[in-house]
Amino acid sequence: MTEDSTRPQTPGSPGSATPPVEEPTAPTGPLPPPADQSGPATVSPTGQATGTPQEKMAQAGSFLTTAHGARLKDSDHSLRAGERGPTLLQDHHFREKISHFDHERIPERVVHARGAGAHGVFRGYGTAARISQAGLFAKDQETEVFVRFSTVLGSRGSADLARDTRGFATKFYTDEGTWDLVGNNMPVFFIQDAIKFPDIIHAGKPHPDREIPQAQSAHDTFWDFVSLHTEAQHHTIWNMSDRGIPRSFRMMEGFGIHTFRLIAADGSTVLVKFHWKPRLGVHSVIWEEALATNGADPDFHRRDLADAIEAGAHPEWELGVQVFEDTEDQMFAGIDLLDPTKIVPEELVPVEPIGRMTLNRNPSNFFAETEQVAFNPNNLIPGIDVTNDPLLQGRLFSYLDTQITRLGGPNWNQLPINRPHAEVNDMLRDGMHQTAVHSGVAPYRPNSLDGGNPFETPDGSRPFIDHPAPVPASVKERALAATFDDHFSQARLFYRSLTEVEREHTAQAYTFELGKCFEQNIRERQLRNLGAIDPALAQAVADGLGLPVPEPAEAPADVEPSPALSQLGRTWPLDGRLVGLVVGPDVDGEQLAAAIAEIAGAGLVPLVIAPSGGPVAGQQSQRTYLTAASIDLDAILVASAVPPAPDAAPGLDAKAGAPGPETVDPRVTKLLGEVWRHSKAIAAFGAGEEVLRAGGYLDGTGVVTGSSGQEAGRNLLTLMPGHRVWERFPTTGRLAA
Ligand code: HDE
Repeated sequence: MTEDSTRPQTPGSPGSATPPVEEPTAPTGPLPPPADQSGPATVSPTGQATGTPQEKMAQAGSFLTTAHGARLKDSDHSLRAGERGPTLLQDHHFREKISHFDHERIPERVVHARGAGAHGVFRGYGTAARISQAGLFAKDQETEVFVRFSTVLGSRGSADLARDTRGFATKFYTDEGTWDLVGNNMPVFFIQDAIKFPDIIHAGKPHPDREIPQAQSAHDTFWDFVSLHTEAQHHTIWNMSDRGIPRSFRMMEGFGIHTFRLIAADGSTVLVKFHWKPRLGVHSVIWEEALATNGADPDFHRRDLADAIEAGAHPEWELGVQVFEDTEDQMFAGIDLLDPTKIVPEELVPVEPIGRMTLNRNPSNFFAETEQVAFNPNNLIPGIDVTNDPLLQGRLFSYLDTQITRLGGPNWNQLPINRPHAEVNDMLRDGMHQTAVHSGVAPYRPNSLDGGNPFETPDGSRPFIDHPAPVPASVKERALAATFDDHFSQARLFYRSLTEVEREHTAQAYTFELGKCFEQNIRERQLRNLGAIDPALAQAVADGLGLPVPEPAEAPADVEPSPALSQLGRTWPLDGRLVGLVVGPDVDGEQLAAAIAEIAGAGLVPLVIAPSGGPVAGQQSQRTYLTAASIDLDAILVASAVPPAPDAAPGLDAKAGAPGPETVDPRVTKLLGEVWRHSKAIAAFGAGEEVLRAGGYLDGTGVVTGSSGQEAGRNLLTLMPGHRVWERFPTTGRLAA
């Protein structure tokens, strides 16, 4: 079996034992042939053989038919006036096939076009019962969900590891109606008023003249807007931090951003902010990995999510709320709760867990599910309501409106993925793509002809009621409250809460992005803004750009850091992490098997990296020295000597001419160099230690050995819960204080 670059393969996979797949042939026996449409054996990331279940196949019967069901004899030749003549207009099958194909694409989302989705369940803890009557929060109540993760700026086919915000949209199919929590992986937004949304998106999208750059914020129009529009500075610093390049969708937090209102059974209300906390922790790649991954594996996040679910490593998040009193001014500790550019630090108001979501099933058809899913913040259920956040108010218009173009008419709620699981009894009728066959003659009310049906819901039967929140006495005007005026203090709060390594990464990101801007005045304006966030940050970026530091836009505020905003300093479960085992021709099969068992037993995915594909010492090779890359691994274990092979040079341009230990295959030398630079854990046993010694890694930070394969594996696992060997990152000390 050749290496399949579309999925990681693991020991125990059928490999060469897989029987050859029969070539399709025309049926020779009596017709019809058996309707067995199970696909060829495929292999999951954990090595499980998986046939393609019948229901996953596109076609349900034995014979090809037209769209109206007539059986077809020939779908390979068009109907022509003789075998060398022109094609006839009469050819219905040809026209139907080509015409349907011509209309296969729908407009991509204007933002969040690139995404991946998964099905799952949400289970309430019962802890929210005192603050919301919504049934899905009740103890042990299970609700089906569909989640779509996305980048914001790129087109449908763009790369996953763009520096960008990630969408985190969840559809809860509750029996009281569908609730959509359409959030992001960052808790704040660029703008405070929805009317600015076209401005920020026009600025972030590719330049309108040349339509470049794709899926990037590193260009003049983006920085022009955010430097002029200073309320964007808080969200922008989140994007410039490691949060802008997540390691996996499974390792991102999610935020509802806006403040929502929850209504309890007794009618009392509280204000809340929603948080999704991933069980695996919040982790990121580093910029060099992101750049390499976008070239080598642009589907990295999409693949990671699907592979993990297929392997049974079901991603989980806890849903939590920060709860605030529903006061008249809707302020907390000087923070306007209606301002979507502000957070409330978790140290001031802890996040209270109210339920758990598990994603356990991949979509079976990307278009039907992930592409056609339509989220809508208007989808609310009894017990959950909106507030006057001026960004949220505008979203209540936009999402319904956008689907009419994207999904071709007003009936997009009838698409299978969008259909509520609650009973629907509306009086909406007709329109493009109407698939319901409504009965009755009186889709209006009041009526007497359909017996008065449907009736309005009385109070005791759980209607959705727009909470009768008081409207502040005011005048009609285009304005925001003065409490929205502070644009810098929370950007500073975020920056001051980061560790030194995270600050260095953030400074490097600003330097990279502004280095891609051509307009000098944009760079200088942004440096002034950085000065208002932190003088040392402004200095570091100015040094990188070779510019003097201008006067700050305003004096930096006094802030109390919020340690919860840093990604470092905690440890996390290792489910689904990838460990590369580098083996040479002399590898001891027993020791290798023991190392693999140790790693797999802890819920990680071991990947054997050998000089070539095929079986090696009783294991299947999943990567070769040529195809293995640090971006594909979370840690590495060198299991034997890896002397240079005769074919070491081809394809190794990066290594050509570079110095390295002559005793080690140069491709492995290159791999180890990347793994070291990316600060990933390294281990070795037996002759593998010599490989590390030759490269000068053996005594390095975050490098361990073991007297056996099992011990080396076990020692390696102790280095991984912190995600990376953070001490290995070079820091300058200039951003430490
Ligand atoms: Fe969106 N946003 N948005 N947005 N948004 C869309 O709706 C919009 C905002 C978010 O996976 C669109 O169906 C406006 C904040 C996600 O299908 C569109 C404003 C947050 C997704 C739209 C915002 C989001 C979207 C495009 C300013 C985080 C992807 C396609 C008022 C809380 C959902 C679509 C998916 C998608 C409008 C701001 C999250 C055009 C006008 C704030 C996760 O309707």
